[in-house]
Amino acid sequence: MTVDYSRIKPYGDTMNDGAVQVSFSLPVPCGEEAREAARQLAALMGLEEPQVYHMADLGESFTYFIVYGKCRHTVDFSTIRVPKVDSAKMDFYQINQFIRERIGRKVVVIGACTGTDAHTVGIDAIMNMKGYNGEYGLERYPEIDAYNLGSQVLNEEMLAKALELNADALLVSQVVTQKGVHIANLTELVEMAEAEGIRDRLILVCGGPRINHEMALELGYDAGFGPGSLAPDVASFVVQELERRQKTR
Ligand code: B12
Repeated sequence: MTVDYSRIKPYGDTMNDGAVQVSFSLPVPCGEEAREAARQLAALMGLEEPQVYHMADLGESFTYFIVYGKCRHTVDFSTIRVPKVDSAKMDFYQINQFIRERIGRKVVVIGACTGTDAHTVGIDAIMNMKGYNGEYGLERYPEIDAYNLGSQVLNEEMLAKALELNADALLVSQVVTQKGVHIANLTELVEMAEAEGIRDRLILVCGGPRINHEMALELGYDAGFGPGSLAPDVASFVVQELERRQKTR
């Protein structure tokens, strides 16, 4: 069967059957009434033929459900356009060579998980010497001076370090998004950099599991990286952006 990209819907066993799985918890004791409540909720969510496939007692009158059902909606995939980081992806060796040949000096990069956020694993994955998922982190790159400031770094501290080290790029990690704390924190950094008159000297990059490039641009950043990002993705962008800025100076 040929796929109609103007009317895409989920696929389970057969094309366009709309089969989806949702999971959620309810603050009710586990039992047949709980099962029926979950079924009714799934129907209200718009799922056709909802079936509670799995139900588990979470204790203290909470129950967890996995529900199967059929989604009746479609989306027009052919019209979807998503802003993406616009740089050619290079590997570790190509990036170091690019810096030697086209930048002609070491590139200074500072990374941190800022504000109240203490989730260091994401920024470490990008920066740490040992790397992540088969890719070395930026500390391993001979042509990059990488400084990882760790977690709960204040925006003031990050900017002070940027001035002290004459940084080319700041990498900001934000994992917690409760009550929009990431938006407020990311925005504050841009505003402070502008107030200090150093915004244009810096390549500002943010990342995290709920960050994307479009959001980053809206917040005044030069790029944003989401789940699964690796050091070469970020470094490829930073060095190409640096070269572009050097040319336009
Ligand atoms: C480990 C963990 C913790 C550890 C953190 C330890 C540490 N040193 O990092 C501890 C126990 C301390 C912790 C605490 C809390 N946590 Co927590 N934590 C997690 C957990 C289980 C894993 C996060 C993780 O390490 N992911 C792995 C890394 C590799 O993935 P990543 O961060 O997405 O990073 C990748 C990309 O996003 C990207 N990236 C990330 N940053 C950057 C930056 C740049 C510049 C770039 C380019 C790319 C990039 O590249 C990375 C590699 O691909 C998640 C749940 C989950 N399964 O995700 C909850 C989770 C993030 N935590 C959560 C919460 C709520 C908290 C607490 C508030 C809980 C509490 N009530 O106390 C506290 C907050 C503490 C604080 N002040 O920040 C929520 C956040 C919800 C939200 N949307 O805001 C989550 C999602 C759990 C949940 N489902 O509720 N947590």
